[in-house]
Amino acid sequence: MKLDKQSLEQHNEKLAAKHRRALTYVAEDIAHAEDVISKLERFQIAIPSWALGTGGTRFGRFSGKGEPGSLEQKIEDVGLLHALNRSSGAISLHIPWDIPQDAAKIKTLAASYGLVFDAVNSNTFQDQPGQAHSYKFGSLHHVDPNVRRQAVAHNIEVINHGVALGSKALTVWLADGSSFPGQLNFREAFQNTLESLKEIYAHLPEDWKLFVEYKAFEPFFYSTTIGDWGQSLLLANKLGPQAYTLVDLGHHLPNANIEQIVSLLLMEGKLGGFHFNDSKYADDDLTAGSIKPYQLFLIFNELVEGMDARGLDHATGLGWMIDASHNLKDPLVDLLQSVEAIKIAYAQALLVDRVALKEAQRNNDVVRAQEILQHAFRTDVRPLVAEARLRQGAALDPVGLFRALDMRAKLIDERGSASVATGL
Ligand SMILES: [Mn+2]
Repeated sequence: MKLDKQSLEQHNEKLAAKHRRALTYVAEDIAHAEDVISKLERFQIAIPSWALGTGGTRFGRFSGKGEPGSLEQKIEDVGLLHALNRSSGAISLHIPWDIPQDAAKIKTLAASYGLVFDAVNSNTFQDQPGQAHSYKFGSLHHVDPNVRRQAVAHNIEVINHGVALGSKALTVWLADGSSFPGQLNFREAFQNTLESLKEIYAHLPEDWKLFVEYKAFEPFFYSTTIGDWGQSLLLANKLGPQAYTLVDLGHHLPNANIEQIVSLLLMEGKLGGFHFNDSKYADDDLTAGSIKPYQLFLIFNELVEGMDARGLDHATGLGWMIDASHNLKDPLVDLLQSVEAIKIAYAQALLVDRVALKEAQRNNDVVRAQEILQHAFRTDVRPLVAEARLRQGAALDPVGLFRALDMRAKLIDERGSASVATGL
């Protein structure tokens, strides 16, 4: 289904007066409000193809209804999100869950919704039907060179799909690790991973990036072969200039200082991309900003500061993606909430008085430093984010419009109750 223009305009008209009042109130005290709004207009967050259906846990999956049953329907769903918020103009595919049979046709379909293809993702954490070797004991780090070769070949195949769609990056997340002491020789596992990644890296087109994602634990519980940012950075440095570390917010041990990690990776020119989500304990895959919005703000504070220091364009300098699982909420609403939370954190970070903060740091004025950050965090920037959406032709209240138009009911009418999306 498509969002019809008339419904959108009626929705915006109804909310216009209230929005104007709120915008005038907040913009009055922000000297560079116009600059903030135009940066928000350009900022896009890629939607993962695997998050459009209901997620599950290892205990079960409670299927939603009207899920997209094909890649075409997934693109349609992202198109709907993008029509509602004009901030989700890219889709990130997971292979082999979403193999495009006719790449040119898929690319044209996506373009008709104003979408491009973001990073493509390989999958060597599951065995596929007919596959010669199993990934039960890992993939790129495996002790058997035949398994490693198979996993390398899969990643090269993923690059080829991405090239056909106009993607510019490959994200590699490995489930490789061990669950018991003694199971693995850590050094050999790391070196096997490096050698395998070198082969994949050699197949990267010149204008592509390789994102090396890390994760502290799970699915294995004793060690993960790329377990933290240090291990990822080590690999990225050894691979070369096209390799970068990818930070997934949920892939850290509890209370890790992610903003500090981000700051140093940016300093080294090795931060490549982001997977947004939120968590209470570990990789809980919850809506971005739903548990720790202050942490999300502090991360964006470092991102803005670090990107400005390196002269990077906020919108295009890094890969911005959501990586979450929607077990309870409607996936589309959950994604709208995530995008909103990310843009709010970004807007708040844009409000930080950098000159005053520098001054406070120079004077060891700890109280002032906290005041500056918390003043930005406690500013209600929602009208600025909404104004950016309005100027881009999106809805003032995307979730409200989704609800008012009963969009899920329409999707169920179209697709039925039994369609199941591939993905998490
Ligand atoms: Mn991830």
